[in-house]
Amino acid sequence: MPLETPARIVRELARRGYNAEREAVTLLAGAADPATAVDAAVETAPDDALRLTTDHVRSALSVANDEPSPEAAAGTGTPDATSPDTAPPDATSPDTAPPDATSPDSARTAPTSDDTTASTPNKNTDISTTKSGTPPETKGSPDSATPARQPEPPAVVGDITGRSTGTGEYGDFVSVFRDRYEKLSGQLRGRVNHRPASAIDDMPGGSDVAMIGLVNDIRSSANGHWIVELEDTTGTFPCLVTKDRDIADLVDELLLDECVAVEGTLSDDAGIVFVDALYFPDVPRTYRPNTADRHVQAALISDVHVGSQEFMADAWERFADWLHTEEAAAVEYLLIAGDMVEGVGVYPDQDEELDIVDIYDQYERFSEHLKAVPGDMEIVMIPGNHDAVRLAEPQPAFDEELRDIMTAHDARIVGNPSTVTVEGVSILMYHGVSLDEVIAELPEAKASYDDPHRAMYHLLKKRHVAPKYGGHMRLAPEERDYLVVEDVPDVFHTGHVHKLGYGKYHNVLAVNSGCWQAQTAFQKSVNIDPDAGFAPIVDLDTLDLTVRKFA
Ligand code: D5M
Ligand code: FE
Ligand code: ZN
Repeated sequence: MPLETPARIVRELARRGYNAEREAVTLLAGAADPATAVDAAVETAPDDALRLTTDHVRSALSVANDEPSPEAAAGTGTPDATSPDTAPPDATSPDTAPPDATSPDSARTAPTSDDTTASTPNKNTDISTTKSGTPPETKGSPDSATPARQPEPPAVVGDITGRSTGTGEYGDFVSVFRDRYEKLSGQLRGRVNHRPASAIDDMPGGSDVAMIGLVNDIRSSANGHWIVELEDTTGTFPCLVTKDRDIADLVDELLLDECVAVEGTLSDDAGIVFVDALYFPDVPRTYRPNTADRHVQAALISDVHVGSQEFMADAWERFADWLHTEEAAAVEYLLIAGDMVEGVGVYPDQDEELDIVDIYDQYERFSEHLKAVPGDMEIVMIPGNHDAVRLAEPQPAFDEELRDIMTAHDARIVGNPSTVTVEGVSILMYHGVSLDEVIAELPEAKASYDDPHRAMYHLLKKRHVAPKYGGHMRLAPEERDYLVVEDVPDVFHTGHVHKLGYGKYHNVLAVNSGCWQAQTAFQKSVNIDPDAGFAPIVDLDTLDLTVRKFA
């Protein structure tokens, strides 16, 4: 096979079991004879290497050119490659045309010299055998003029992994709802002068009153008004929202078990609160998101569904190829919000559409596809409802057995949901099963599959990624409610509904990232037309978003 393009080189390396750093691929593509260079590089790399580094390639090329390189000759694979001119002067390949972008003027800076050939050698030739959570240290050469551009290891909070204590008993449900109430009432407390339900019980009719509670029941009265029953740690109290008030428009967006505050007046018989104002925990309108202090981008994807007959391998390859191009040089992070594989036995009759029937084989194949992604990108992944972890949320990260299958990339493997901070920007990653609930319960104008980001806005407003217990979403009762959105994220990233949508809610960028699976028989039967083969790319320095299409 001729190996004149980075894309072909990446595939050939993946076939031989290697993931490769971007610059390593660029060097190979620019070699006089790329095929021989690939052979030499693979030869030079230590036997247990998973990732082909720039240093491996440099030493292979210098050996091929008969340049003195004692370290390479010794086969250690850690040469001190201080000479940038071992790199070919023009290593970018003109025939890797970028795929269509729906926004062709996507922001990216002109490549700086260290983007291509003259970059500081990355001396980190350690093989990535570290476990997720502790990515290998990257050390810049002390005598180098320019520091190597490297993504930072992401910081993660709110991850259940390793902290699950729930046994599914009654007491756990009490704990998790108590914690939800504590956290969300804390967010509302400054806005209303609330009283506990038990104290309201003792107040005289006509009193001004405020209460914070979880929505326990919503019913309409004989006259078409709404009775919203709120529950706090002391009891429940009914609250009446009359149909002619503006706030009546908010009742149709309430979900059971979410936390709200009301203000109003007690009825003459002191049996019900007439509601004047309704508050959600919400994101402040004035929220100022954090941004990166350099031009760097993250690709936000989800729902790869490897193992399904509908998995779009060609689109994925085009995406992975594009990541190796100059145009994608700033894309240093890849965030994957669940459903890596199609799984087994997720939905009725799913087996009829499986391409790979064994779940572990599905992850093996997924891992192969991940090898085509540049080895120097930081990858973060959370599980979804098709993945091989418990279905109930919060979902812990993949176990050791699955991690072992996916070691090639040393991805950061965390639970669903998790908040990941990269380059100072916090990104709340949540697979999105509750979006089905929000879309089913709220009126079409407020949440629909065509505008999944608007459904996400409601989760931000409720400051909870999956308010309603029961229904689609299964809740694992834990001591704490990991599904509360405690801190406002700068970016909210979900998937699951297989529709692309994005927008800003009180300055928070919400992105639902589409999928890599063509329409399934079920989706056809219910008229779901998935947005497949798109990669939303976020500028972490501006939070602007560009969507690239690979299908
Ligand atoms: O689900 C993708 C989307 O399609 C999500 O909105 C649920 C819906 N879906 C897909 N298959 C089914 C079946 N069989 N029943 C109900 N809803 C379904 P994902 O879980 O990511 O495949
Ligand atoms: Fe999915
Ligand atoms: Zn899903």
